[in-house]
Amino acid sequence: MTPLFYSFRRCPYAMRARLAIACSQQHVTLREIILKDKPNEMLQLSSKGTVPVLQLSDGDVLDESLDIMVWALSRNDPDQWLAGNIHKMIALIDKNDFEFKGWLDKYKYADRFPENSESYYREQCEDFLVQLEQRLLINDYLFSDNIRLADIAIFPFIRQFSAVDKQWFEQSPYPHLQHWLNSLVNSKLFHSVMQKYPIWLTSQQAQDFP
Ligand SMILES: N[C@@H](CCC(=O)N[C@@H](CS)C(=O)NCC(=O)O)C(=O)O
Repeated sequence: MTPLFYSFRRCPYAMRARLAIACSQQHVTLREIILKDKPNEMLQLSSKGTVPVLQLSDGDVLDESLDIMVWALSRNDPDQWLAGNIHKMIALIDKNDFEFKGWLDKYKYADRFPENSESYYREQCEDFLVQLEQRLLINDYLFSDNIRLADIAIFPFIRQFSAVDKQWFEQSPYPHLQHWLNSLVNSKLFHSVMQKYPIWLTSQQAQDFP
């Protein structure tokens, strides 16, 4: 059986998983979902109800985006995204997932968290932006002059951050980060994983991916 992959186009975790699957050319069957109407078939595989979810040919289930990335790249890593110090990369990705992401959600939905202002939440996000900018002063990408796992895992979240207030981001003191984000967002690979698919639950149409 071809691995079965549940995805949601706009989810940054699903984006990073799609990017790794596409780069590694692992063939999966993609079922597009929407978060407010999750298929029971997906919830039976993973009751926590988050995307992405990947069911492997042997029946095993991966329901963490990073595990899906590493699974795909361990099978085929043509651009050496796993090269370098994987532990340091995972540590930075964890900062993204467990610190930055929380502030990003508050910045995005500041009206739902009226105890602080939007600019307060943005300032909290900036701690992470500063760390990325410092890395990008040294190399073109976060860990080297080439794209690595950490770049792919993190940029979908910085893209979300930049979209909250585009004008602010464009004039912010993070020129290397802006350049890095642009190069990843404008890449062929990113465009290829942002194609729109019909929702599987209503259309019953799954897609060959990539
Ligand atoms: N730690 C998970 C997080 C995945 C996650 O939170 N995905 C969001 C969508 S971006 C989700 O499915 N949320 C469930 C919901 O909103 O119902 C991973 O890395 O895969």
